[in-house]
Amino acid sequence: MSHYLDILTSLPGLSILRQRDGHLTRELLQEPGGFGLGQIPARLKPEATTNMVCGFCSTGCGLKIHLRAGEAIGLSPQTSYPVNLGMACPKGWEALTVLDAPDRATTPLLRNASGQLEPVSWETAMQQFVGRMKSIQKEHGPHSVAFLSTGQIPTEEMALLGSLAKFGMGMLHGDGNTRQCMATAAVAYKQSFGFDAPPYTYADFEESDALVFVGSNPCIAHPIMWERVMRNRRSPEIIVIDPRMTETAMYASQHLAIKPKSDQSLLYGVARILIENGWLDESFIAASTEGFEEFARYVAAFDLPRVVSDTGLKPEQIERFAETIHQRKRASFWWTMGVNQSYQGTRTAQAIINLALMTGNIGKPGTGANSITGQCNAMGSRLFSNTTGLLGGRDFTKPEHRQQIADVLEIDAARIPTENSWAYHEIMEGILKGKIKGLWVICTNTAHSWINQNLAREMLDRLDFLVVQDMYHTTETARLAHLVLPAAGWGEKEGTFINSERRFGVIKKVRKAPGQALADFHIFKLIAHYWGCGDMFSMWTSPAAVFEIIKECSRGMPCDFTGMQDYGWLDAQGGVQWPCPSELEAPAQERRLFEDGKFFRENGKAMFYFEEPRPLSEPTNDGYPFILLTGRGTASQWHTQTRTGKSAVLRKLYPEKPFVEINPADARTLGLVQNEWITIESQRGRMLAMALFTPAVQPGQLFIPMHYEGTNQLTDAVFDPYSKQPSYKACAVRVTRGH
Ligand SMILES: Nc1nc2c(c(=O)[nH]1)N[C@H]1C(S)=C(S)[C@@H](COP(=O)(O)OP(=O)(O)OC[C@H]3O[C@@H](n4cnc5c(=O)[nH]c(N)nc54)[C@H](O)[C@@H]3O)O[C@H]1N2
Ligand SMILES: Nc1nc2c(c(=O)[nH]1)N[C@H]1C(S)=C(S)[C@@H](COP(=O)(O)OP(=O)(O)OC[C@H]3O[C@@H](n4cnc5c(=O)[nH]c(N)nc54)[C@H](O)[C@@H]3O)O[C@H]1N2
Ligand code: SF4
Ligand SMILES: [Mo]
Repeated sequence: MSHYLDILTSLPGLSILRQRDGHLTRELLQEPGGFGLGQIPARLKPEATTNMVCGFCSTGCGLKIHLRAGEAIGLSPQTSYPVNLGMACPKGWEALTVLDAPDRATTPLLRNASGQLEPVSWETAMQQFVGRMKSIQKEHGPHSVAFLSTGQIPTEEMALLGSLAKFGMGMLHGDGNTRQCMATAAVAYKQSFGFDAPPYTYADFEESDALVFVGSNPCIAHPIMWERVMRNRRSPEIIVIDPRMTETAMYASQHLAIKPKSDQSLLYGVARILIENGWLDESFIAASTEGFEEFARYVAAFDLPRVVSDTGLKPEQIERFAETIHQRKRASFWWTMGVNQSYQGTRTAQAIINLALMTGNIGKPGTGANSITGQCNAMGSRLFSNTTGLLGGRDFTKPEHRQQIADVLEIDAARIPTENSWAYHEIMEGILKGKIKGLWVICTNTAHSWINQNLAREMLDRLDFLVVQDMYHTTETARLAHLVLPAAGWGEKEGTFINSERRFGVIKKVRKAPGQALADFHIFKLIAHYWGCGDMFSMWTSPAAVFEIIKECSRGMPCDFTGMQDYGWLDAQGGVQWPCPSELEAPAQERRLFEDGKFFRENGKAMFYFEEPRPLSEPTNDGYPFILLTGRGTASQWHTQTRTGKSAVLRKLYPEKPFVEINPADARTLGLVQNEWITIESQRGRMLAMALFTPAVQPGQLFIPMHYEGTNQLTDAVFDPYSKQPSYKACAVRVTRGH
């Protein structure tokens, strides 16, 4: 095995080995637990190692960082970490490479009189930031500046940003990319359970008898969670509900290729079958839930003919799905963006929750109504970004909540806004209406990832002052900025992330940030100082100090983690899940919520929510005959590709050119040639992509990954009324040959 240098991924069937000459080969790894490190040259041999969690997806894998002279020189998956058990996907393996990219932002950049971004000192950058934001506030009122935050910085940085912006700088409006992603799950849980609380632990992947994945493609988006499913020894039934034959659906025992956005009807139809057959957990329903009678009466209307016509499925597929839930002892329900990113996402997520509640599949091993998170710290942002909710999962509109936070932070409660912020789309529309004039964008790439880019660009163009704080100066959004603040990335700073199963994991500084780039934490501290509110943050001396503050902010809340010690302790435990109140002596490594059948609503019961499904937001017509689906393309591409696009290894693992998946029958009708450039157009915009024929998409549907800038030229800005999450996954388009 001495011919290779490193193993870049340890997924079965996708072991990619880097040879000494730099070439990549795909081989199956035979060596037990061997990563070939014995064969690597001395200059790459580590002198020491340290552990930290990955900074891409919410799986939160543990990585062992190989150090030489205190600097990271390589990494391998951590074999002892309870999340990934020695596995990592290609992004994790390449996490260090992307830090070295030539387009890292290394100095603040300010747009000069001739319209160019030019390097300036931090001093000038801070004076500009404070001077221009304050003068906008003076002219247009304190709420005319807003911020957009993220699910990809440590919890400590999020808490500092949200507190600085709202309590220090007087902003009312601040939201984040978690709106594009998790808002639906958060609202669904909050209403149904009384708190935003994904109940599961990853052991449930292995302990379930029937796993139902709704609008979720873990083979691509959460490969190591999928590895956990593959370790399941109970011969589980795997049911995948997705219009596409995804990589995950290919492994399923039942693939329900429903019409886009017909999930709600399907899930109500299944609820009806369960009720009519008495396949219920009546004692759980009586003891732990509310609203079942009304729900049962409502779903009676979802008879087979209706559900067949809504979903396009065969009656026996629907019946078998219901039977499986009944027959298997432990059914678990998992959902991701196929549900959340919808104009009726909240009620669809709750239709999933209802199935788990009525069959008592919650609070026990291998069960649950389980939303899978997206970004490495989306869970952190749901609790501590101070955007939709006040720190610790609290409510801005409740005086007692404001007082609790004021006491912990030792600030005047009057500094805390008494109203909720506008949601992301309301902030964007606020720009069009002339109400938002200054925008501060931190760790998200709005000018690529936001829905309906034609309109989004017009909005961003109207700003008097756009500040972008990013690792790279070349992102679509940074290129539009008046001021770019260079940020350190994962591996160059410290803090904690909270993964999908509520587990806190630690990240560490194992590299120096390039040039004058600073950790977001230090940028926020600098801004506080120049703004003149530095005193308010005198306790916030370091991420470790902020960890103590946010612990206090969690006291008495369902997420209480006052019993957690410091970063070293978290490390030694292999990460720890919330809740972890101070009374808890030794937290077990895998814990799930609701084991006692008590929920977080006032009466302790979970609530059945339901509503009449709505028609497709943009139905097809003769002019736009295809439904466009969007989502993740490969395990090696991350979002807008600012990071993963910088690794030569990752670039080899996905098609070079943007592509659109089209069913061969449609391709034939249109007379297309495989791999030719075609134009995809919606009412809002157009993009070019290579035609890729595949039966994985149904006739009449197309799929384009979100990783290409063009994709959101096409999407339609419609939103779920409760979560205000954009409906990225279905809009009407047409296809033409050529450019
Ligand atoms: N490699 C990689 N991994 C990632 C990410 C990445 O960019 N790259 N991003 C991370 C983030 S932030 C997130 S949020 C997650 C997303 O993880 P996923 O949600 O699993 O990924 P998506 O591909 O966005 O969407 C999942 C599926 O929803 C299906 N779908 C579309 N419309 C419908 C519908 O109406 N009903 C149903 N049932 N299904 C539908 C799509 O066909 C798609 O296969 O991935 C995380 N992991
Ligand atoms: N059509 C379509 N659009 C979608 C989706 C879809 O399925 N379809 N999915 C949506 C979803 S679920 C999501 S989560 C969003 C993601 O959308 P974005 O958040 O816009 O995507 P990223 O590329 O992850 O952007 C993160 C930015 O932060 C920078 N960055 C990374 N680390 C740091 C750091 O530590 N500090 C700072 N300051 N910057 C850093 C990166 O360089 C990058 O520019 O996209 C959404 N858009
Ligand atoms: S699965 Fe997610 S957390 Fe694990 S290595 Fe891959 S990107 Fe990182
Ligand atoms: Mo996401």
